[in-house]
Amino acid sequence: MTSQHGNAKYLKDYQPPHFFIDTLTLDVDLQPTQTTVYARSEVRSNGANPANDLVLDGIDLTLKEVKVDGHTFTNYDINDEQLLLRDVPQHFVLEITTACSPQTNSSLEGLYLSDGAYCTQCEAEGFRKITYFLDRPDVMAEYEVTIKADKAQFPYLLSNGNKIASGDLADGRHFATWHDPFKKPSYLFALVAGDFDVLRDSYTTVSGREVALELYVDKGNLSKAPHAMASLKRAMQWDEQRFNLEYDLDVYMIVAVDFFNMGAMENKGLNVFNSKCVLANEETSTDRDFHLIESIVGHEYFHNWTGNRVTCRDWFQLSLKEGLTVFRDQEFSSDLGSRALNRIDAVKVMRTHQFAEDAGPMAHPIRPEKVLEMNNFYTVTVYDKGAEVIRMLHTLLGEQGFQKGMQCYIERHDGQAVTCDDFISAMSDANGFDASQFKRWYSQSGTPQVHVQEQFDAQQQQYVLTLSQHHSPTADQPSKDNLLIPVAIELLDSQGKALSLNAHGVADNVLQLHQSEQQFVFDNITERPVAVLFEDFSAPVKVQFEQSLNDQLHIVRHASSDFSRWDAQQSALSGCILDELGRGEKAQLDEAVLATLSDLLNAALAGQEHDLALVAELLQLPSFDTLSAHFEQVPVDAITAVTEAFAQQIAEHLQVLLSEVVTQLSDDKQQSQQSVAKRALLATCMGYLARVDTQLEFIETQAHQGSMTLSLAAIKALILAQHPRSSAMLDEFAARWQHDTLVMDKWFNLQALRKGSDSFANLTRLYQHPHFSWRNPNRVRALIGAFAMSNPTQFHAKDGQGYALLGDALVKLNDINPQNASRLITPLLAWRRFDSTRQQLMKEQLERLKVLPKLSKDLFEKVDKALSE
Ligand code: B3K
Ligand code: ZN
Repeated sequence: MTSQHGNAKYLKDYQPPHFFIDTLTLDVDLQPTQTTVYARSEVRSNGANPANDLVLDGIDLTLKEVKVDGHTFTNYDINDEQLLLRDVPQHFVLEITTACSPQTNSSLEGLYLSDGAYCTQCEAEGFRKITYFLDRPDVMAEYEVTIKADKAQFPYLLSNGNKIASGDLADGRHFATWHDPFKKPSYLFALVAGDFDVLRDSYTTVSGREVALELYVDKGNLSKAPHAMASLKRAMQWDEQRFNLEYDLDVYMIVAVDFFNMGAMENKGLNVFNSKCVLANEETSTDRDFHLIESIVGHEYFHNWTGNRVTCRDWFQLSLKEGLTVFRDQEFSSDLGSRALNRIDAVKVMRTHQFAEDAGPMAHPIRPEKVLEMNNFYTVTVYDKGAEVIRMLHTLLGEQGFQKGMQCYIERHDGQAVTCDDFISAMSDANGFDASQFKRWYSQSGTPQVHVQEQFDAQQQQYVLTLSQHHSPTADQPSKDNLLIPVAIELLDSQGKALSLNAHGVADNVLQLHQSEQQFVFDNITERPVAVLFEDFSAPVKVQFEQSLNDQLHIVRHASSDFSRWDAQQSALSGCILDELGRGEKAQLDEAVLATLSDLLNAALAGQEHDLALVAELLQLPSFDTLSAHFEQVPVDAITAVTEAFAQQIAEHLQVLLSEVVTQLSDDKQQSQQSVAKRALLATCMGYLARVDTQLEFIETQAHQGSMTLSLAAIKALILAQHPRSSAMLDEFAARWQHDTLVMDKWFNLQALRKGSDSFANLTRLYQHPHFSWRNPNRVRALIGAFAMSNPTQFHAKDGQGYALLGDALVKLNDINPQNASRLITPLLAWRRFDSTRQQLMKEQLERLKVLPKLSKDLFEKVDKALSE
C-alpha cells in the first residue's frame, strides 16, 4: 500500500484505546467558511493499556489552541490526519479549539452545508472533520453541545438528546444547548442548523412515556412529511411488540436534507435523512418510494437498540449493527406488508449485487479483515448478506429462540461497544446452540454452491437427497471451510400437496448441511416427489440441481411458499435462457413456459391469484445481473439477445391476455396493498404491450395522467421497447414536473435507460440540465448510476463509450465527493468477467483513474484491488 493512501487496518491488530474520553462539551459557532469548534473533554488513561502520548484523529481542521488542565499546551506534533499530544497526564481536562469550513466541504462528511442548512455526517470517520478526537466507536462519551448561529437564517439549532438551554446572543445570533444522557461513540453525533417546516406528533410508549416526534423538512414540503411520520410510529410500535424494545429519549427528530451520500443516518435522537428517503405524497411518489421510506425510517429507528445502545467495538464489526438491523427492517416490512414480495426483493439484491461482489476484487466476509477506507465497506455483503446470516440463525433457532438470544444480547451489552462474537455468544448461550461452525459465516467470504442429487426408489418407497457444498476461492481468500447451511424444504406430491416431513425425522422442514456431502433419506414415499429446496432462500447460496422444467413448473403452480413459486419460475426462465444462449435472436422460449404464463394470467383475471404483485413478479424475466451470476465470463451480447427475444415472444404470445388485464384492472390511485399490487401488474403488462404496440392509448394515458408509479412505468415501457413515442413522453413529463427536484430525478433515471447510439450524447447533454449537479449525489446517481447499473446494453457498448462515460464522471467526482465516486465505480471493477475487447476497454478506465494525481483513498482501494492479480 503506498503511503499516499495511508495504511490498511487489520481486524487482527485491534487494540483497545490507550485513553477514554468520558464527557465531551462542544461549542460550535457556525460560519460558512470559518466555523469555530471548542471541545472540552475529560480524558482518562485506560489503566489496562496505558500510554504517555495521546493521538487524536483530525482531518481538514485548523488548530487554534490546545489546553491541558487549563494551561496552554504546545508539546504536540501535527500532520494531515493526526494530532499527537506528548507526555500527557493519566487523567486530565483537554480543551481544543479548531476551525473548519462547511461551505467548501463537498465530501458531505463531517460538517457541511446542504442547500443553506448546516448538517453533519459522522459515520464512519467523519467526526474527525469536526474536531480532534478519538474517533473510534469503542470510545463512548456523554455529550453536551452548544450551537451558535444567525437567528434569522438558522432558526432551528438541533443536536442529540434533549434541549437544555437556548437564548439570544449579540448581532442577531442565538444559541441552543443539547444534552444527550446516553454515552455514545462519536459517529452518532449530529448537528443541524437551518430553517425548516416542522411536522410534529407524539408517541406514547408501551410503558406510558410520551415521546415528541419532529420531522424537519425544507420550507414548502410539509405535505410530503406525513408518510414518514406514520412510518415512524408504526416502527416504534412494532419494535415494542415483536422485540420488546422501547424508545428511550423524550424526543425523536428526523431532518430531511437534499445533499446526502446515502439513505439516512441513525444519529442518536436526531436522524438525518436523504430527502428522497423521507418525502412522499400521492402525486409525486411511486409505490416503491412509499415502501422504501417506511423501511428506511424503520431501519434507522431500529438502530436505536441495535447500533446505538449496543454499538460496535470497531468498524470490522459493522455487520453487528447493519446485518441485524437490515434483518429487523425486513421483518418489519414483512409483518406489515407482503412477506413473499419482501423476500423476493431481498433475494434479488443478493443475486444481482451481492453474488457479484463475491465474484469480484472487493470480495470480503460480512466481517471484513482488512480495510483501507471504511466507507468502502458499507456493502451489500456487510448489510444484505449480513442480514441473511442473521436470518439463518433465526431459521435454526426459531422465533422464540431468536428472541431469547436477543434479550440476552441486549441485557449483557447495553451501553457497550461489542463484537460479532459477543452477539453469537449471546445467541448460543441463550439457546444452548453450538455455534462453532455457524460462526464461519462471519469470517468466510464467497457464495457457497450446493449441489443436489435426488434418487427415488419406488420399491423401497424411499426418496434420497444427496447434498454437497462447494466453495471456490475468492479474491481475498484462497481456501475455505465447510459451513453450516440450513436447507428448508418441502416435498410436493403429483397433485401438488405437501408431504408431511415430520414423520421422516426432519424437524421444522429444515435440513442441516454441515459436512461436504450428506444424504437425507425419506421413507414411506409412495411416488417420486418434487422437491422445493432452499424454501424462502433459507441460505445465501447458489444451488445446482438438474431439476426438470416440468418439476420447476409444478413448483410454480403448487409450492406453499409464494417465494418458492417465484424462485422456481426464475430457475425455469434462467434455464431456458441458458439453454438457448447460442441461438441469439433466434432463441425460442419453451411452449410449456408460455403456457404456464398464460395460465397465470388467466387465473389472475379470474380472481384466483390472491396477490397480483406476485403475478407481476412471476411474469418477469430474470435481470441481466442475475443471469450474469451464472457465468465466469459474462456473454453480454448473447444474454441481451436471448432475453430480448424471449420478452418479445412473451409479449406476442400473451398479447390478448395482457390487454385484457389492462382493460379490466383500473387504478384507484390508493395506497392499499391491493391497489399497489394492481399497479405492479399493470406496469408489467405495459412493459410487454409496448413491445407489440398494443394498448398504446392506455399506455399514453397512464404516462400523462396516471399515478406516479404508472406514469413512470408507462414511459419506461416505451423506452425499453424503443418506441417512437418515448421521446415525446419524456419531454411532456419534464414539462409537467420541472418544479419538483425529486421527481426530476426519476426523469433522469428514465433518460439513463435510453438505448440507441445517441444515448451517450443525450446523457452528456443532460449534464447541462438546470436540475443536474455534480455536487448532489442524488442527481449523479439518478443519471450516471442508473446508466451504469441498469442499462447493460449501452454501458457495455462494444466501442467502450459507456465505460468512458463512467470514467469521465469518476475523474470529476474523485475531487468533489470520493464516497459518491467510490459507489459508482462498482460495474467497472468486474472487468475481468467480460470478453477480451471489453476487458481492455474497462481496464483502460481503471488505469486512467489509478494515475490521477489526487486519487482518493476510496477509489484507490478499489482500483488497486481490481487491477492487481
Ligand atoms: N449507518 C448509516 C450508514 C453510514 C454510511 C457511512 N458511509 C445508515 C444505516 O445503515 O442505517
Ligand atoms: Zn443501518
